[in-house]
Amino acid sequence: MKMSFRWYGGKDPVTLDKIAQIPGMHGIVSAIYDVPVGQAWPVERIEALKAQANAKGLAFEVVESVPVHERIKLGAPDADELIAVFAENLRRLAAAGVKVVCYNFMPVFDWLRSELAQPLPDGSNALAYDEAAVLAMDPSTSELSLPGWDESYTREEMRELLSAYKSVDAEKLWENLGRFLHGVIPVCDEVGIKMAIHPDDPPWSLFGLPRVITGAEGYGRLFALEPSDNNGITLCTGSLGANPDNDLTALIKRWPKKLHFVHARNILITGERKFRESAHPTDCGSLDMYGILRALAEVGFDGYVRPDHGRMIWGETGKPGYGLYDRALGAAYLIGLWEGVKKTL
Ligand code: DNO
Repeated sequence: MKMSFRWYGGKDPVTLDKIAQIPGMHGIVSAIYDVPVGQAWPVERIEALKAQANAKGLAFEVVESVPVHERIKLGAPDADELIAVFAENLRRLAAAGVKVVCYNFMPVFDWLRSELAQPLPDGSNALAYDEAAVLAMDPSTSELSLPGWDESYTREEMRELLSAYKSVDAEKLWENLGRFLHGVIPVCDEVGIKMAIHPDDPPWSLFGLPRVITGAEGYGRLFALEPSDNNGITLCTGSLGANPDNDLTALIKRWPKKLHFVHARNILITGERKFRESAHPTDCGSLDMYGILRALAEVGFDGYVRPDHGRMIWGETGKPGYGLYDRALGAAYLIGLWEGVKKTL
């Protein structure tokens, strides 16, 4: 496995120097964050990001994310033009040595939580999700700032967007995902990029918006749309694991060739559609991290892994889920676990 760390660029308080000091770190996971969705990323910017990482001995082989324009997900008349721009980005990234591109196909909202800093008894804090609290919010008027909320939308735009999705049910979203994949997977096959769709987080529909990448059934359908192994997934353990019906080791064993990227994190399920994020070790949450890494080792997984959301510990402040300390502890734990499972296969 190639251990990686998400880096949000020059404004990220977690510097490349700090990331490079975490033992066993192969590379960064990053993106060009300030180019509007639907535009091509300038080659010089991609090259500069790569050079910055390489100067610290870190690879830049994984992009998270190239965002999919809402109009692609909506199947709007200009969807094909926007798909062509996405494909152009893939060509540019491949030319710079990028191997894996993570993306998602969630309408309007990316990942959602009801709390960004739930206080924990040990004085740390973590992201948490409580469906009742989420559903009590009105996404078209909410003043709340949540991680999955795209703050670039004005209220009016948000209202329009939500209303445009009224005609997009799950079937239509599948159709639009198919159209997208037909446009980009042949390019991936040509340039050698692995697409890794991120599961919907949480893995069920919200606010009447369809969510389709939620577990085994969706994966079967996804892979049938484009059989190339470049049409693969990001196995986000915490996202999928929020639904206890998702059997993560079974998914790993069923589709080993589709696993290009793993977000390894743990959550503690605290009720029905209610959880909080925990430290990475198995004992801290509800997911069997040992079982997950063991299954990955058993299928010969050799892809990219990153520790995912950490708690805020030791007084650290910063981007919720993306501080240095708890993610670095997570990386060290995962590396140790991996060494252990590999030696006892
Ligand atoms: C949250 C992340 C997601 C992820 C996107 C991929 O921490 O896992 O924001 O990057 O869903 O497109």
